[in-house]
Amino acid sequence: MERVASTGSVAAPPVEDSAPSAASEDRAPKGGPPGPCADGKDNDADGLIDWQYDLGCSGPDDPTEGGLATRHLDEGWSVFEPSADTRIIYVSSSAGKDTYPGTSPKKPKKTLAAALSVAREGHPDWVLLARGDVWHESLYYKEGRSRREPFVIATYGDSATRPLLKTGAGPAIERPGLRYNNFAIVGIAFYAHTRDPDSPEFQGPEGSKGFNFYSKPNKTGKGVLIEDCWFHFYAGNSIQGEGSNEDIVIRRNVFTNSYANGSHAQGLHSKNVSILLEENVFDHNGWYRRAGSPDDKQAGGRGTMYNHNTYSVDQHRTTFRGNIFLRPSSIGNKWTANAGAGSTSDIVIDDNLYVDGEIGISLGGNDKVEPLRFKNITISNNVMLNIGRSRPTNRTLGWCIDVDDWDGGKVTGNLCVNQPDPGLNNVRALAVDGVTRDVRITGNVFHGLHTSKALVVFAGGSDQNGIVFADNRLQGLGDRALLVRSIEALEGYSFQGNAYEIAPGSRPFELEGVRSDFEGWKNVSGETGSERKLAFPEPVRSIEGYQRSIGGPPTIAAFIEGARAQSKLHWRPEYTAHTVNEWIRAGYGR
Ligand SMILES: [Ca+2]
Ligand SMILES: [Ca+2]
Ligand SMILES: [Ca+2]
Repeated sequence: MERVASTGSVAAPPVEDSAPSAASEDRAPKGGPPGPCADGKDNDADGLIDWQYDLGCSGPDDPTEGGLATRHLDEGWSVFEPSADTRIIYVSSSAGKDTYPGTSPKKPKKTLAAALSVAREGHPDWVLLARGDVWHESLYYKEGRSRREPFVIATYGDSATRPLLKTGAGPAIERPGLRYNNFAIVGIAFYAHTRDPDSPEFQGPEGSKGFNFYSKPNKTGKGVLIEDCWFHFYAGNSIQGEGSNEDIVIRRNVFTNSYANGSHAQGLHSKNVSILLEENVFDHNGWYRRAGSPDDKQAGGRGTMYNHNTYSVDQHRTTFRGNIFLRPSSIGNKWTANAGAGSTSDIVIDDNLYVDGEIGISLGGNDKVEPLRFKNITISNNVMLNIGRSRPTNRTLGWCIDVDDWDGGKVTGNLCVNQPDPGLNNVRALAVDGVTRDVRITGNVFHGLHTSKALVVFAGGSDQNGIVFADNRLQGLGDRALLVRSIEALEGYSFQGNAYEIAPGSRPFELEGVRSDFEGWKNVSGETGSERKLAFPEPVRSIEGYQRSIGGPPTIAAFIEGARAQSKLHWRPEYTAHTVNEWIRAGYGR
């Protein structure tokens, strides 16, 4: 790791600010002496002191100021250490002047443009924005030296409020160029304020994507980190390229209220990229108002089936973990693979939380010409609740997981539960379709879903082989709904150890158009499981109940408000997907 003495003028450390500020004392850990990130000392001798200035501190309670290399995770946040030649530029809209050198927090630059003009391309320079300040500028970035010596745009100061960039119709982040490498943007709030119909500053829906990273053929996008930022009211965000796009990390950001006027907008669109998407919050992306509502005059952005919280095309080696996906226009995570067999591959979608929208996870959208388009896919330990609730497109569907044209994978340990609205008739937990082989569907719970269709739909027939459906728990509500429907014969399937809770006297299985009770199902499917009442510790667990368990207002709206307020300096573990999911899972004995 880089451990550099703070000598010389290049790093311009704020040593003169060595007295602890009132804010650092206020934010000291309760009940003991202040820890290293709030003790007024430069514990790691890098010339930067405490959480206000040292990017080794994630906050005043962080127990370490240094000791980890750049890009390592500490308390879940990326740390940065200056290199020997790092130049640090401070910028404050409230206290700065562009005639200042910017190399000390006492004499910061005023505008982002001036600050960035003195940071150097190809160097591990840092531009630090004063927290609590507001700019009306888009942000440029430069490229750093390497993944471990990136160009860094981050924050400093006594305020715990992210610096706010009100970019109007302009982008959040821009850079003319055909590649994007080795930079980190951390802790900035970006707001397309003139696109927000609920703001007095609203002008109209004209606008830009928040970011649109792009690599040309033979160019690269790599070593990129976007962390703890907030992207609000943009016309989507995008990462793509015909070149090589690897090592893109999107962690602990908040993406809200993307919408477009007459075109498409996603919370995050990506194509031909390898991404780690971790512990972000996506809420209400792809739409501003529900389709068919009477007043669409002020702005566009009606809900549409083409807009989603994330939209991933021809993706590879990508992991979505621990994210919260709320209220998309249509799908929480839409995936397509448009370049033939295996054109999306090695995907892990693990331990995310999905609430509302029309569909949770769909791997199988678009082109049906090519078989086996999705290779080596894992969907595990996700929790889906209230899918379909807001009816953004004015349809009445709520689907959890779609498996279509897969070549190997598993769907395991997921919960699709608690769809209490009897007005949604087209509800299902799982569909397996297309030319699909070698998929294990195990240990999932499908429970408490009002539907008049089937909880699980198999296309069946000769296109599907090596499908194992085992140890799942299914419950039907009412006697109209089917638990399992297979359109064609189930030759390529095996059924083991599932448990079905069945309304008395109903025939909730259908194979090739013929309905049956459990005895009939066992005969045609070879099922080794059982029909029984499902015994769960607490079989109805909801977001409302979760809110109650943490002492908050028992509403989905209050949960959404809490999730959207997440930031590094206001981090609440109770609004992480993993914590919520553990509580929901416990109700179902998982
Ligand atoms: Ca310290
Ligand atoms: Ca230090
Ligand atoms: Ca630390």
